[in-house]
Amino acid sequence: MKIGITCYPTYGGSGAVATELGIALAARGHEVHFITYQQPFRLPNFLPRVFFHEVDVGRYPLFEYPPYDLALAVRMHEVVRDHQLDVLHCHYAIPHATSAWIAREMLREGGADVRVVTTLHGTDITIVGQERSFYSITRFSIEKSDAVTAVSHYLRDETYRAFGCVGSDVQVIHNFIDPALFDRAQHVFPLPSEVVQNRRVLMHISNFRAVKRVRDIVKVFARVNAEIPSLLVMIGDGPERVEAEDEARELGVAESIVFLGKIDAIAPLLAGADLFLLTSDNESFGLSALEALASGVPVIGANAGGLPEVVTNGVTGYLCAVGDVEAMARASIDLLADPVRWQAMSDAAAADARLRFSQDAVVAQYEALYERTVAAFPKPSHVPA
Ligand code: GMT
Repeated sequence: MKIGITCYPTYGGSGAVATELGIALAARGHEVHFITYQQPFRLPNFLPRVFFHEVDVGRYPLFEYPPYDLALAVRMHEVVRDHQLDVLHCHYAIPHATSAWIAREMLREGGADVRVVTTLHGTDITIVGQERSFYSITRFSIEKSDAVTAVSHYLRDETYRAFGCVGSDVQVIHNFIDPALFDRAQHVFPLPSEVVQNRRVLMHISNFRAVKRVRDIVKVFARVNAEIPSLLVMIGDGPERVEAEDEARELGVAESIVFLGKIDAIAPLLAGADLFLLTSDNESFGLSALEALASGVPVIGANAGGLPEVVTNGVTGYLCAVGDVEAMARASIDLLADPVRWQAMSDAAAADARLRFSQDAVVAQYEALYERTVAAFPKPSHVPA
């Protein structure tokens, strides 16, 4: 099959999932075309059957807000037409699914067609999509997609609750991990021993948006560090990073925290972590938590959104009420103080991630969805280039 994939190419779980999916599909013999404004961050420079098509929005001075969604629609139209794609798979509803709808309308004008599959990832439904400026176009774009998936049951239910979309059959296809990559036995922790100093390592990875509650990460850490000498490794970057830095200074733990910024290769870092913290207000899935579990790192987090579908409370980690930093710290301290229980939880985390979220099984679900979607409509008849 020939599949176009559009995602946000910079840091973030949806871009990571989209890219890993494309790489896995190509490894299974499909031809994959990434269509976006920048080479996706997890995409190597060359892979057989993988192509990258850059979207250029130009620089016309009249455009205070360059219309990326239109430039994307044009590029999608060209790539489908020139490479005879069967499917356009959009990750994150806006503007990607909207651009795909425009591209499909343009193709139909020329007597061609393509199937549009949209995967909902999180804030496209829970935050941005519900803003007044975007609500109706988000609902329209979901309803006009030929198939829609959500990364958790929580997100599917939230889509129906917030948008209706009763005519759309939103299917749950969870995010996934490559079990060979997220295997702590395969990596050497890259942080030097002078930095770690035999302390326990707590870790957080995110885009440091408000929804992540990064001050809570620091508050939990400060309480743990007061009882068990620890190091907090913060990976990623975003607008709330300064909040975390302020909190660290206010609580007097700045010297025990390292901010590593945006890093592509996180598996070696996760391999050296003792606990992973994810305190978000809402997390539709929590890909970073899944990658931690797969690496044998128990997760301490907030019992919100889709995270309970990923972390089994009491088995692979502990989930507490949003904002309850005392409970999160207590759970962390108790677990770190009990090496037998930590090891059992680490083993359970790695095993459960492999059992429920392995790449092969999940990619096969997407393949089956593409096949059903293409079969449900007449085969596209493409216009020659
Ligand atoms: O919605 C966002 O905040 C960004 C988005 C992303 O691109 O990373 O994250 C969402 O998609 C991820 C991949 O499916 C999920 O693991 C994250 O839980 C989800 N973020 C939120 O729901 C806040």
